[in-house]
Amino acid sequence: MTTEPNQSPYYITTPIYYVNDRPHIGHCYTTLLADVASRAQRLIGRDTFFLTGTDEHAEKVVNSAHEHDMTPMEWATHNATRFKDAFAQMNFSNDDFVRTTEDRHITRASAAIKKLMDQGDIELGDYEGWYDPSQEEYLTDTVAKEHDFKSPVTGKPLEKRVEQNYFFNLPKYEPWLRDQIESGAIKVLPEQRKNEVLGRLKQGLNRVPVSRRIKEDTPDWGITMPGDPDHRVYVWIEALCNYHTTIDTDDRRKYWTGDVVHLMAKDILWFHAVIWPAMLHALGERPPTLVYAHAYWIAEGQKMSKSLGNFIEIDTLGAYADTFSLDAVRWYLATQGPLGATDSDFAHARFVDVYNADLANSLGNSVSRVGNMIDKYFNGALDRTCNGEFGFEGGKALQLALKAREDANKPVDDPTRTFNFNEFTTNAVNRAINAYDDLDLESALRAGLDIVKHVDDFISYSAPFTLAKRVDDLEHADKALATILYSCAEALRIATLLLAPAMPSKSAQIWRDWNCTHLTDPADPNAAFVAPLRELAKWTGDHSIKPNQHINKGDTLFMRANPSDPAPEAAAPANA
Ligand code: ME8
Repeated sequence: MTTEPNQSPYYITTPIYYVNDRPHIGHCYTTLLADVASRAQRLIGRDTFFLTGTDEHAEKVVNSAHEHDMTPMEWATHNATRFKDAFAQMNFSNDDFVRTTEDRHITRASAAIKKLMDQGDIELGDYEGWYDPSQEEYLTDTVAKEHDFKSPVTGKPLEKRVEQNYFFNLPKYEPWLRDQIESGAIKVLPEQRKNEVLGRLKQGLNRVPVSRRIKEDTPDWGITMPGDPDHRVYVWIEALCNYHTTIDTDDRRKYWTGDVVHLMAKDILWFHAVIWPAMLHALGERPPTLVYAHAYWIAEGQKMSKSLGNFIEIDTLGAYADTFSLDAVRWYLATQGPLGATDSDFAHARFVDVYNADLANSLGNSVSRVGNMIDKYFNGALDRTCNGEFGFEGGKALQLALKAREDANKPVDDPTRTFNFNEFTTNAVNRAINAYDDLDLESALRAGLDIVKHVDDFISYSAPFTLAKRVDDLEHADKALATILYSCAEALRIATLLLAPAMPSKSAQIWRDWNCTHLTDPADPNAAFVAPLRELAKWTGDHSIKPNQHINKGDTLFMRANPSDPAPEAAAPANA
């Protein structure tokens, strides 16, 4: 399938994270997925905007600030900085980082709430309900009862709260929501989550409280309800507005016209798939095009929790990056994480298995073998290209390679196999582009690794090291060898393009070693690409390996890991 890739703008968001605590693997994971998706869309050639940030007006921020002897603003700034630092450490390429305490957010979020009030979508009313203070949300009676009046997420007791509140008239939008989600106008993925949302919509909707009344004993923290100084906007309602408020500027508004993708874990899907689209619709804005809710990371088989103290912290990820490289950590998280509907385990043994299988023994080994052979047999530069089907004037490369094997008494089982690298790599590129549309990052990245495996398979089959021994006595053996090695190198070049969204630094390292012209600044792995993916990935195209292009052996990309070595450990974080 070679449909032209979608060229509309691409806008992807992560949840904005609470600043009551420091970042952990869960926050890094969602943001990594958004990073990989953004890097991929930029590579495909789309005008892309990637937003992340922090959600600061929650009551729990006030409480934990108090425990740390800081004002809410000081504590929020302290933790927002930790998130920013963590995301820089992970080499995330976000285009902006929004904090909900910034004026640009407060002004625009207030304007949105005011508009909803003016047009009667938000009204004052009485409310009595079960409030989950740890999650800052009201639960329905049914859900509260089902969980024995404890938080379904943290297990802490729910509070019965009676308040006069402002409410958003969500029930009014039920038929519209159902139609949007059923028809796929708002795509909710994975499919299982979509069915859950539709199931819950069928049970009927309640009005959504959008404010809390300030009490004498509560610190004043939050955005004032327009026209009512006694109320603060309920944190969730203003937080959701960030997706729109941050790009509500002349140069960014275009990002709301193409694909608008909200990414999060399953815990907060309802807010993103139901409440937020209804608010947008009420405001006369388009809803998001894709709402994707992944599952959870757990640690060594156990749910991560504060009481167990088993969160995989950013510092632990940092320790893994020091030992195995940052790109290896990014690869493990992106390909082994809970992207679908089931939770994933961060277990050291599994990390080492995946690292060795995918990176040390596959990508790293393949790049090093091909580089070494080109160095050894051709002084680091090939004098020819290959059309991807192994023909050259005067003979057939693969047939000569098989003859050399036969002569060396190492014949292959099936001498009729054909390899068409041009076709194989083109298919892999198309598969990756299609997979990125549905945020199927694992399949997209696998498409890159499949090329590497195909090269490995081809090397075992064509045995260039056997052919190399015959360059003096077998006619055209030198040409056949160059053709074979060219094909391996060119295929690996294309593979690294597909792997680059997850492993930008390692890919850039290979391109530097091999003198490939993919980036506007070869020294900077985060530089822009010189052309869109389809052009870069063309077999013997403008950006392909050229005759006499120097292929340096380069340093080892991924040292093989010893499974019996202990897991890397981080020092305990300061100022917990
Ligand atoms: O909910 N596995 O913020 P939050 C995978 N401020 N992802 C995880 C995870 C885990 N174990 N734990 C957390 C909020 N996450 C609100 C959002 S948006 C307008 C407001 C990730 O700090 C995942 O993305 O509790 C989850 O949805 C998010 O962190 C919750 O972050």
